[in-house]
Amino acid sequence: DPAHIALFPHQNEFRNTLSLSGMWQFKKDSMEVGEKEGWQNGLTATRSIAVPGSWNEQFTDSRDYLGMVWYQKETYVPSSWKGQRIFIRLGSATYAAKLWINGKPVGQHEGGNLPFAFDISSAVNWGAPNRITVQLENMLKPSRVPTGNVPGSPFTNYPKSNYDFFPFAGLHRDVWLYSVPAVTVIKDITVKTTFTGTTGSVEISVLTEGKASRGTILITGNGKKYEAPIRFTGNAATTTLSIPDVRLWSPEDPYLYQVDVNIGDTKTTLDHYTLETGVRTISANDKQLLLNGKPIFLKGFGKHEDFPIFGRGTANPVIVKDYSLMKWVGANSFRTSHYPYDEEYMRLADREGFLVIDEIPAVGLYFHGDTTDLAARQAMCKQYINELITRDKNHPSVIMWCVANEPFPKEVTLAGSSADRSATPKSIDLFKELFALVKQKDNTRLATLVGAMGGPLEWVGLGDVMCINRYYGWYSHAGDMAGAARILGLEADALHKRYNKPIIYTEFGADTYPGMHADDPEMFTEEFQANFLKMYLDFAQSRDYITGMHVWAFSDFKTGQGIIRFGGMNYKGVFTRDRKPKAAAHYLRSRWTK
Ligand code: BDP
Repeated sequence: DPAHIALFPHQNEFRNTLSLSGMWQFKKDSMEVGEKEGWQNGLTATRSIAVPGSWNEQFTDSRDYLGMVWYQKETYVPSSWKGQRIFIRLGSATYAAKLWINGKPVGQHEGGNLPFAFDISSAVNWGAPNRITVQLENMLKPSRVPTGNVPGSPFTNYPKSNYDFFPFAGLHRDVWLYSVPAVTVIKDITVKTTFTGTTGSVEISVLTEGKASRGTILITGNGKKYEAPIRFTGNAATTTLSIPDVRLWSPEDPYLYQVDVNIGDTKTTLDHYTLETGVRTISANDKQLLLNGKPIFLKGFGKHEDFPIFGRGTANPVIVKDYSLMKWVGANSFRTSHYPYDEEYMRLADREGFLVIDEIPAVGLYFHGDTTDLAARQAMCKQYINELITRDKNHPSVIMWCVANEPFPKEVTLAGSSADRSATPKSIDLFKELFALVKQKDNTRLATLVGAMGGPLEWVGLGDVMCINRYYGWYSHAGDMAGAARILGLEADALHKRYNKPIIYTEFGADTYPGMHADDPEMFTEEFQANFLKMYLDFAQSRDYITGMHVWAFSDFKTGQGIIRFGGMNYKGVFTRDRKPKAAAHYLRSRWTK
């Protein structure tokens, strides 16, 4: 039930948490015999592995291994949790996971980068250790999202992912045990904000399980308190609070109000949950993105969750450092390319005032070939949209949902040339379905799809804002910046004229080997990268319908092996993989902090 992931585990007077991050026991199962042999009843001959973390860079013998593995950890459940409902929550298990508690199956989940939780109340031992077992694999398949092992794919890298970033695998985020009240519990909270004049309006909807009849909403902030009672009809209640002289949320002043939800019966409070919200609106006209009704220009990056040895595993110091560096260069925005990021990333975006394009893991989608695979990918995209919006809907930082990055019709090559640039009617219908689902889940934000160079413009035109990735001067017009600038202008003017919607360049960049230099800028040198970014940013200034520029990429990142990825790396970062600035970072800082 995806509703279980709506509220992040929380420690307060009604709820408890216990982090299971740390060392786990690990064992490969390349023959896939584990389940038959009963490994869920206890692993033998294990080695230690860190959670969170990808397994690929922790060991010397497992970089390209994406097959079946097992994780195990033992823990007591605190006796003070007796009588409560107990859940296990995995922040991200890439890709397909199956769980047992004390040898009892408790659930399974497909899809990385998003959390899932299972009620394990009936499987827990009291006053004794509990064995937690996770079976996991990340096999690349055409039926999965992101896709891999696709027949006829333009990608030639190994492992055979349909995208360039390394398909890291493992328990990538924190694992939590948590407890909530056994009978009457807050299941979900949805906060929607707007304002008129100087008065803010915060609509709060609460969903419960059990028998709450009433409750209170308390908003605290800017030295004031606002309180409203709520009454439940069945398990739902909604109320709207007014905040006079509201302090709006924005990158300049990312002010957060605290929202306390209490529910109970006529006599007592039975559950309590606290979250933060920022009062703001987001919209678009034909040329611009509007935050709180005023035009805003996005300056920032496409990123990855990627760091040496951690792989795609959460590394909290890196999250803090990335925000610090993004502020240092004067950025105000980023895209969670090409999958949802750790929840700590999202909370910090709220606090630091970043505008986020929040993307599902739909990269490398295509529409030819096996129709059963196509249907499976579409179902997976819908699952991701459901899970992502359930997880992230209360973050003021999230301004836009992105349903795909660079889907391609069969003929598009990596250089952006295409024999057939048209989108099939079927593919348009499938994307329309995804957009409709996004709007049904959340009508307060914008929706987009990121189009590849050479890809069908009909797909891009479906978004509220048109997001495009362009590499003129790199994959085409290599080194020829004047030629690149010409085609960039011609193409953008035609695209805007055709759909009359604002454009964001969600990617543009050049591979740059740190320390490589040239007097007259030449590909792969630091001077070329700075010059390349300058051309694109100058161009953006010359068009009033361009409403954001995201450099590809924030930092260098690990890729699979292939001839266009020297040393198994994408070097388009303006920072190195370990976050040292290249000349381009200094250039952006000089331009964006003015
Ligand atoms: C685009 C992809 C991105 C790649 C980038 C590149 O969206 O994931 O890393 O180009 O080639 O195709 O550097």
